Amino acid sequence: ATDPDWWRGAVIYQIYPRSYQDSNGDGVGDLAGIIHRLPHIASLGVDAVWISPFMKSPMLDFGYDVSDYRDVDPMFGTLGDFDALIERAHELGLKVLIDLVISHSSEDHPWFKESRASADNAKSDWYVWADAKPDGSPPNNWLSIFGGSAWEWDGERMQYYLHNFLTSQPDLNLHNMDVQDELLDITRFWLERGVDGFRLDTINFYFHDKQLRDNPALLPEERNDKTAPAVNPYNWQNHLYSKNQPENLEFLKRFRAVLDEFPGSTAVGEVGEAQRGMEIQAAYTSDGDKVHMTYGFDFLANQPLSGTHVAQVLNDYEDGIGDGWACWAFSNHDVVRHPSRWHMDEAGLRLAAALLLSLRGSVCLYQGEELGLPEAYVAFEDLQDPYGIRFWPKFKGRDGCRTPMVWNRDNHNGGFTEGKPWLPVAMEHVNRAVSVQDDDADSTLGFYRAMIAFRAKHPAFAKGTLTVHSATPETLVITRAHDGETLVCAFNFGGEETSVELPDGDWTRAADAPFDTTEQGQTVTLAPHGAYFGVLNG
Ligand code: TEU
Repeated sequence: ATDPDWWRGAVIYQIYPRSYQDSNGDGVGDLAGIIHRLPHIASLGVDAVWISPFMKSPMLDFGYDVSDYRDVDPMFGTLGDFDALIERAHELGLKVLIDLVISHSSEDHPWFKESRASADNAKSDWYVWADAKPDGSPPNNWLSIFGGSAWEWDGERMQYYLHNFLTSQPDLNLHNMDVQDELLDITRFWLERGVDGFRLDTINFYFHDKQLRDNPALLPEERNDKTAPAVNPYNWQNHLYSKNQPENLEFLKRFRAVLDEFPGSTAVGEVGEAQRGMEIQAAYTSDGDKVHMTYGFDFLANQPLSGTHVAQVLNDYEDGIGDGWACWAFSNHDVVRHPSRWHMDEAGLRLAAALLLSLRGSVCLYQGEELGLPEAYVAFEDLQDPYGIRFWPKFKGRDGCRTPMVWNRDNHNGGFTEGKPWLPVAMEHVNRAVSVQDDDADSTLGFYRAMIAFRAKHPAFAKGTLTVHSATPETLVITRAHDGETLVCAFNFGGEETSVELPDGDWTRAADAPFDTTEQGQTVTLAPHGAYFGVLNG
């Protein structure tokens, strides 16, 4: 029997299926390829995988635009392959979370085709339709994250429809209870197939203001690039009315009730907010009756990693999350891989991993992070991401973190495919391939394994309280405590050796920590990008 609370503090490995492992030579990864590589994931010691979308899709946003929520895209395989994937993952002790993208569908979904056909068909109200203003312009000033107005004119229906992302991603109208019921049925469909839960795409966008009120503008000094690059005017608005409406809480409760029919299942909701992020996340993960965890963007944005910034984010969570639960990530399929974003060398990226795996909350690792991969350079001719193509060259899009996984230095295309990969394999990645690092305990991969094992061995990491003891731009000292065990974690983000003071008490270096720094009484001298882990005696 599994612990129904397994997700609390779990380490979740994110797979971007297009780029993990191709098994049929078409240049795109697939489910059979993932099955083949599950032993690698299990060898890391993680608890679960999150698989980015593999449902039927025209792939205009690479699967984040679903045209059939009950089938696998033929590019990735079949439902039979998916069943086999779940079975193999479970044999290896890995839970399986899948990406559920229900804020919008693809324009190719039969629901949208029916909805756009007329204003009086059965699905006419399944999407968000509104008349043009008298001058023909869109109903209000809402913006799309991917550029331009959030409204697209439809000449068939002679109305505008709402899309927060691409024009090919029309926004589902969750104010309509039939839509909700159908989405909950889809949720049940996958739970019955054996999934252990969901990563819910953009839960903050589920509902819009029914009155379609204009969003207020932000002053330049209020703008924040946590959710979109600074070049994108999307940042210039406060999205008060286009998302996060009160109805969302009621829907998330209905969603949770379905999950509760399947004990041990869990959901992590993506909440990328530039304003009021903590308050919004707390609302969605509080009281145990909505999503189990929220996934915020605090460490996915462009601010450099400093002790004071980390301390401020952690204190905000400790003060604000209440009985909710956070899920942390430094990298994913949408942002510049963090070793490049934070300009980190080998010591720096190990320090970052140590910090991430010391946090209170659950943790997502993105494929290739365990190899220390930097962002790949992708030439304009090779770009695939429509968002990148639109804002090039000021924002280069999301392809640099989506290039194929590198398995074998000596194989064609790093062992990813026998064919032509959909995005080029990065030359700068092959020397970090799994085959190079696998048997080397001193490699980045070996370090990740050791750090994950260290986290797993001390319940204070997954279940304990977190207190920020001290912070400077270069340093951070936190304590984690659970059931009679207290750990202290000290980090040096700077490139110079430095000393920190430990909290009162008698500390001894944690013998199983993958750092050999020791204390001198109450003081620890940290190497450049060094860390120290200590256990409180007595
Ligand atoms: O991302 C939501 C989101 O907010 C992103 O648009 C993010 O701000 C941006 O990519 C940063 O560069 C989710 C998915 O993770 C993303 O891949 C999808 O494109 C998007 O939803 C639409 O489904």
